[in-house]
Amino acid sequence: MSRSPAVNALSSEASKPAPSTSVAGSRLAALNAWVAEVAGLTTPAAVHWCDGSDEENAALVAQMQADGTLLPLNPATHPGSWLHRSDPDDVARVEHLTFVCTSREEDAGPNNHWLAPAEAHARMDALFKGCMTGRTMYVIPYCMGPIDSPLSRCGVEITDSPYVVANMRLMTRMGAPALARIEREGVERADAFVKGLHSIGELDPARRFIMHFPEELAIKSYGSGYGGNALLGKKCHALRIASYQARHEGWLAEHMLIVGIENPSGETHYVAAAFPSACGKTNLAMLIPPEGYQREGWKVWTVGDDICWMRPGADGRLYAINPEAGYFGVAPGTSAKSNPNALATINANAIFTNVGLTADNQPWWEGLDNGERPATDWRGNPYDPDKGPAAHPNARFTVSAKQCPSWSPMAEDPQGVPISAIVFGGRRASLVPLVFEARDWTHGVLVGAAMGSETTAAATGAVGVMRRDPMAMKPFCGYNFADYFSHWLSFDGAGAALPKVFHVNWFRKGDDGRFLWPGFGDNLRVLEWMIGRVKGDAGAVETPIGHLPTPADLNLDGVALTDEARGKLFGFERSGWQAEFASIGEYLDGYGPRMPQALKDEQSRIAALLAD
Ligand code: O2Y
Ligand code: MN
Repeated sequence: MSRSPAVNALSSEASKPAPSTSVAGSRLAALNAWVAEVAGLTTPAAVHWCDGSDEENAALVAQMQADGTLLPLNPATHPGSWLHRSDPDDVARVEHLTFVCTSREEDAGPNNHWLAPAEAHARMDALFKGCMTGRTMYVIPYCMGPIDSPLSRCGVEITDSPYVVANMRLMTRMGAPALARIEREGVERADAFVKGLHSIGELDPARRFIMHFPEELAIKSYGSGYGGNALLGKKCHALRIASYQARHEGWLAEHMLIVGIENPSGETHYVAAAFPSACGKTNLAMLIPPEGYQREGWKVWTVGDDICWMRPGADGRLYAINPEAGYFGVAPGTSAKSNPNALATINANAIFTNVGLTADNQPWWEGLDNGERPATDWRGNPYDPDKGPAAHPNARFTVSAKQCPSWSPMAEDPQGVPISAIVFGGRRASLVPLVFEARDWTHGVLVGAAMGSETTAAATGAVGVMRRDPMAMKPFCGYNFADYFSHWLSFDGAGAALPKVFHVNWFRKGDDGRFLWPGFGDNLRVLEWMIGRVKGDAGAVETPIGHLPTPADLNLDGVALTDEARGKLFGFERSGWQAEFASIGEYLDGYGPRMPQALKDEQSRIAALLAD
């Protein structure tokens, strides 16, 4: 180390007193050694160990308000809430700059960008060298999942961004309790925490990389302060690193929401669902039952909206936790109609990133539909509709999950919730019916492996192009997809009592280009059918692609569907599926010889049925 930075010097920068409960260093030698090594490389002026306290947060927020990183929102309408404007060139995840650095390239697989670990470290360390000079380095101990859960895993993120600290405090269990767990576990195991190193650097897209080292349980991210690039607990740890860890330890780290459906008898079934971005995951996780269902006593409980860690319990069922403690949700399109629970969740104590502002400092975005008008756009310029939207299409809110009216207290259960059904889905204008059930686990894995979605303008710039995104994990699986499918198949062993697997498509269109299914709260009708299938009391017809309900098998009271809608939502189109299965076969072959034979056999079995 070239020099010793001041430890816990937050008070010298902030307008509020230093937090009294800060921890200066750890009792775990391995953690202290890594922090010292990073400080030696990045040469910060000060090191602050985060304890997660309210005092610490207040000091950081005051500091960020003073330097313009955070702007206060209207305290009457949005108490305790802030606006952050990111660099205009730093507004989204950057898949092309995201790498998985395993010793052997084939272990990262064709689904990842790869660099040899030594080269990746060398490149990143060159960027990190001296990058925190004059700045404070924050050490953030965090726990993904309930602090006392055996399913949870810890990490430590080192960053030079106080915005990241404030977001990690909402998105994870961060601070003193996490450090205590890391210290306790660190005495016994070398893998007690994932090491995440982050710097905003110069925010230069040409000097921006997000590198993962699954074999070392390490992450290095440089040059972005935005979302999943910078909040390393989320996509980097809880999906890319955790999926690798899960494979070796016999569990699953998935890009899934977790929702509890309580029927009028008070029985709750938990459903985990994977959808690619822009398919309404947060809306489904926070669904409001249709009026008739509400009258009957149906309730919906939100356990998680994005990530799900599952492992087999003693009874053979899969038990799931949401590793996150907050939501990093897309603001545009969120309204009292599309997601009233989300809107209620973000009324207070939220950080908004890249939204517009009304004249009286309320956050504003396209699709909010609350009667207000924007005065300022996400860049901070006077709003001019000719110059683009007021909010960036990827504008976000960060907020504690507990503020959601449908938040499930079971989200804190250390044992997790038992999963009755796994749902895969995508945005498919044609061919794919509203819902079907996989014949068995192997078929379910194929359904997940083959799933795809049509792109929306917000996501890619190209509209309506079908992209396969297995289990919605394409950007997030930390190892070779072929091995990932083998891992999924391996759960079907003796004593397993696995969930049923379904596929849904809320986005089927009619000949006039309009959606045929009302979606939103009415999706509960489909979830009710799934639970009926799990319990063995809902009907279906068998087809080569799986079990499909007839319209009579769903409760469609109060839903007006045309004949065309009934035909397309509940129909099976043999010739279209023949072409689809040929394409699925080609897709699986693209992963080469590591692709499990059982999955190829399943594809062939269904292709043969379709040919009959
Ligand atoms: O992580 C980001 O920076 C934005 S993308 C995102 C954010 C929250 C949840 N899911 C996603 C996603 O792309 O799946
Ligand atoms: Mn996501």
